Amino acid sequence: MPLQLARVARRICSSASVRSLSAHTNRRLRVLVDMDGVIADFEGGFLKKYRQRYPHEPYISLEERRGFWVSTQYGELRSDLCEKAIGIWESKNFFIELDPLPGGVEAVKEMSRMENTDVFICTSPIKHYTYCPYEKFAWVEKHLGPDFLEQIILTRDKTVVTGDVLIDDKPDIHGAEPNPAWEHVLFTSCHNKHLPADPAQRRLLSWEDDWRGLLQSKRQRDPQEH
Ligand code: DGP
Ligand code: MG
Repeated sequence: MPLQLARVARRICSSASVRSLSAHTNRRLRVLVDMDGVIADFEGGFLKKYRQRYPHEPYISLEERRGFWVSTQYGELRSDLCEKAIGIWESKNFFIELDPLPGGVEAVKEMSRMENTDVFICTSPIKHYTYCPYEKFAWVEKHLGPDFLEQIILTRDKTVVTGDVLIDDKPDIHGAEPNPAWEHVLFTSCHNKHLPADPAQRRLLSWEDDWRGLLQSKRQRDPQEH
């Protein structure tokens, strides 16, 4: 092998071994936690404000909710209700006033204190951006504290984010990356609880469910690394 080529090969090998060493010694579990429908009560907040604004219009109770898109189901109920529904979450103070879902804030705080664990809030803002992105940051600061402002990922495409696990209530998460790094664990919500069990997809039924065991199982898949 010519001398120059041998030097290049040595350099590549040594940087690869440094990378693999650091992967084995520094590997931390990265947990991506969705916001709406997982730690913030989007569905409950929507229904409350919709009924306040339109007390004489038909509505869909949380028991009757089916399908991820609220506006689609309202549009099926009566076509003009689709726009009325959208107007609710496009309004000022909709996102900041969402109540936390039971146990979510406590769980996120607890997992962020766990050793070798990084937690990010991974949430898709609506395209009507006047209030939503600002209010999502404000909600995190209000409920999780100012330090958590470092941990926010706002993206319309979660497939391009790397992580070990994504806890999310949306049943189908697609985007530019066909093979996302994370395992999608479906968080049960009024709109997805009737879906047939999928053996290929794990669920968290609520924050009372065994999320600690879920994280532990992710660490154990590669025990040397966490
Ligand atoms: P995420 O929870 O990160 O997957 O964000 C989804 C967002 O979409 C969340 O703010 C709820 C919102 N959403 C729910 N139903 C509809 C709908 O019918 N239309 C639109 N544009 N957004 C919806
Ligand atoms: Mg969600």
